[in-house]
Amino acid sequence: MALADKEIAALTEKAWEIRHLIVQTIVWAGGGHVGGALSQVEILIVLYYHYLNIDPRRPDWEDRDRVILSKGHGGVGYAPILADRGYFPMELLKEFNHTGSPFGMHLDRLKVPGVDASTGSLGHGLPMAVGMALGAKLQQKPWHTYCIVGDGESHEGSIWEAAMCAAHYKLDNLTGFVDRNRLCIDGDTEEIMALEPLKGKWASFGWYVLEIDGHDFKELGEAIEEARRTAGRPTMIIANTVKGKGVNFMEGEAAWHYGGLDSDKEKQALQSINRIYGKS
Ligand SMILES: Cc1ncc(C[n+]2csc(CCOP(=O)(O)OP(=O)(O)O)c2C)c(N)n1
Repeated sequence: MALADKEIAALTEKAWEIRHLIVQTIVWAGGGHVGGALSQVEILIVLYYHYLNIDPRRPDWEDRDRVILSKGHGGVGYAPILADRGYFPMELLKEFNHTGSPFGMHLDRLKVPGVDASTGSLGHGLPMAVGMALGAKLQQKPWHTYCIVGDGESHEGSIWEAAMCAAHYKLDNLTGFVDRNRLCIDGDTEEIMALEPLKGKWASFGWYVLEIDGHDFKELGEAIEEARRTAGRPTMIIANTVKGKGVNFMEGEAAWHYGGLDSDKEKQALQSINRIYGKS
């Protein structure tokens, strides 16, 4: 069932809160992969606050839906959502990436409750997601597996091996997202190593493919519901996003793939986020 206007309003409010928390976590951490953390926000929010069948009090519950952030450097944007959903105390975010804390820059499933796979080495999350989805099929288990892949990450050959495998095993219990912000670490993906036609590539690998605005909750909801209805093949949702979304001086800037914020920049970033949500 499509997301109601009231639900979209609540998710939008959550996106504002989470963008604030990401900026704060970057400050506490002394820097981080902020651009991609901000582009993936709506994808993770619509999953964690609406669609996932999870129970944060039982992170190891066997039948839970699985989520793999294959672009593991987005951990600095994922941890605030897990904290907010109650997997661990929010206070812990203040130790993000500090020596001796549970958090490295990339989240470790053995240290951070709610994380289904340790990622960070690009190209490995989707293969793990394929294994989890295949495992569910073989054991006739109900969980659905979701996986978020970066577009720069899609330069890795292992992504395409996993794509072939998922289609071969008809994994209709697997839904992927490409966080299509068009920037990788070095600049424009199309200049570094062209991915287009990306939709055609995924389709030719046997996936059902949808292309949407990855910051639009209505489109995200419709795409996830269509993916869940699709039988006999996995679905890839190409989510067009903006790297650094919400912070005016970061938006579309490859240089903000990774960065730190002094108190002036932190203030500017929070003001910019407030502005796009009509909070100032
Ligand atoms: C195997 C591997 N090679 C290199 C890196 C270093 N690295 C971290 S992020 C990144 C770029 C990823 O780009 P993209 O997937 O587009 O991420 P986003 O723009 O969504 O942050 C690279 C090359 C890595 N983490 N793993």
